[in-house]
Parts: sequence; C-alpha cells; structure tokens
Amino acid sequence: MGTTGSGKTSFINLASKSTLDVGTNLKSCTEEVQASEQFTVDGHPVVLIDTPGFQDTSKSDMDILDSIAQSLAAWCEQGERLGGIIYVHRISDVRFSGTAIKNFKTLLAMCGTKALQNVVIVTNMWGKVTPEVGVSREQELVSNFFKPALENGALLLRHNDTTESAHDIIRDVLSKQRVTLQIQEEIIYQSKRIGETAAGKGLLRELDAQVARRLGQLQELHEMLNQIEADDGETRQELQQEVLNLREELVTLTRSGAPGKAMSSFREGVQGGIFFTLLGAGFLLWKRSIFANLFDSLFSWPPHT
Ligand SMILES: Nc1nc2c(ncn2[C@@H]2O[C@H](COP(=O)(O)OP(=O)(O)O)[C@@H](O)[C@H]2O)c(=O)[nH]1
Ligand SMILES: [Mg+2]
Repeated sequence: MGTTGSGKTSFINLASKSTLDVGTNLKSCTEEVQASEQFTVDGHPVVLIDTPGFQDTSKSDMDILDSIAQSLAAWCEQGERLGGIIYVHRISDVRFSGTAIKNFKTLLAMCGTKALQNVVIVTNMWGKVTPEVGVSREQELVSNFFKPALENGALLLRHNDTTESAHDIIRDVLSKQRVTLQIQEEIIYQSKRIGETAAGKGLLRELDAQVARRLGQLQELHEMLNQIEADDGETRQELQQEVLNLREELVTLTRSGAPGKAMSSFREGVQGGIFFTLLGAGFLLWKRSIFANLFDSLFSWPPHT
C-alpha cells in the first residue's frame, strides 16, 4: 500500500518479474486490486497484491477501500492468509502530505493493533536525495509519523530499487506468522458493511471534514459576493467561477460517502436557499438537476443496501 506514485507497482514488478503498469508522473495506473505472478523467495511461493492509493484515482476512497476489503475477505474465505503488508513511502518527499497521512491511517485502521507486527514500512527513492537528507528524514519519520506503528511492532526498511533489496524486504515479511487483518474479521465474522469498519469510518470522518472545509469556503465566497460592488463584473465572475468549482468538489465528495454532520449542514444550507443568491437562475438550475443526483448518491450509500 501507499500513495499513488510511491513506487508500489515498481516494487512488485522488480520483486516478481511481473509487468504490471507503472505510473508516469503522478497519474495512477493502478485502479484495481491486482496480483503479481507467483514467484519464490528462498523456495517460498510469494504473490504480491497491488492496490490503488486513496484519493488519487478516478474512484472514490470508499470504493477503493471496498474493493481492497472485498478482495482481502474473499482470499481469507478461500483459506489464503496474508503474510503482511508493505507500505511504500518516498524518502524524497519533503513532507508527509495529507494524502500520505490518509493512506497510512487507513492502513492502520485496516490492520488493527495485532496485525501491525506484519506491517513493513519501506522507504524508497534514496537516490533522489543526498544520504544526509535521507537519513535526517528517516529519523524524523521514526520519531514522529511512523513512531506509534513502529512501537507496536511494524518494521522500517530501506529499498534501493534492486530485486535483491525487494527480496530482502519480503524475507522479513516471510519471517512473520500469517495474519488476519481487522478489516477481514470485521467483514467476514462481524458482517460489517464497508462504512461500518474502522477504516471505513475513518475515511468517512475525513470526507466529512473535507466537506466542512469546502462549506466554510463557500460561505466566505457568499459573503464576499454580497460585499463587492454590483458593477465589478470581473471580480464577480471570478468568484462565481470559484463557487462553481467548489460546488463540483462538494458534489464529488458527497458522492463518496454517507451524510455526516457537515453534509447535513450542506443539505440544510442549500434547502434554506442560502446559496441561491450566489448565482441566481443558474444556481436554481443546478439545484434542480445536480442536487437531485447529489441526494440520490448521498442516500444510496453504501451501495449494497
Ligand atoms: N528513482 C526511483 N524511482 C522509482 C522507484 N520506484 C518507482 N519509481 C518511479 O516512480 C514512478 C511511480 O511508480 P509506480 O510504481 O507506478 O508507483 P505506484 O503508483 O505506487 O504504483 C514511476 O515513474 C517509477 O519509475 C524507485 O525505487 N526509485
Ligand atoms: Mg501503481
């Protein structure tokens, strides 16, 4: 697992001699959960599973989590047990992005505390930084972001972009006992839907926070539009475009999950007509057409009900 562009697919190809699609720039090629060719390390058969990163593909986070969780549950029901999870992080990243935080937190929620023993955090792209910078970032990661995971049994290893290095990392995973992740237990034994699992709830909370932020921005734009001079057409147009962009983001966000607190206020806000004055008749049209879809998608989550 890891963010898009962190090097997950490259690692898998290098280790297994598979030819899964590798991304160019930051565009993701991995939109589905996919398995490598089976290969051996010290005579042990190994299959690596590639997963899409969260919030980097055309799919929503909840759809991605759902597809990962359903694959994990299906393998578990077929008697296949996971050796572990490899989380890939670029040491060349200057800081831990919001997306990286979300990816790692979701991984932790999927594992639960017990399975953290089977998590190996791999840093790669060491060639893109000087050794001093790399080591200092690594220390920073050990003492901050990865600290709780490392204290609970996760390992931090370096990958130097060779097959041997990938196999060394896999050897560490193979030395551990096989594991059932919390999300597998939640789905198989507790019959939870994806939005009810710890990882799903975490993603929904994150989604709700994003909606709340966008709502705050919309409110600010609304106030600015009220304050600008009527004849300042250019500014008005720019602000209206921003409103449109925000609106689109909100529609996308709300398509991704269940209605939480922020979503309810969005609903009340729009129902109360506070955004109506923003764009006049155009907004009314939106309210009639897109908003109907929005509520359809809002209340049709999770899709299995
Ligand atoms: N320098 C360097 N580049 C890498 C490494 N791993 C992947 N890349 C490059 O990073 C980009 C994204 O890699 P990819 O495997 O598609 O990432 P994914 O989205 O996590 O599957 C590609 O251009 C790779 O060639 C690595 O270990 N070192
Ligand atoms: Mg990939």
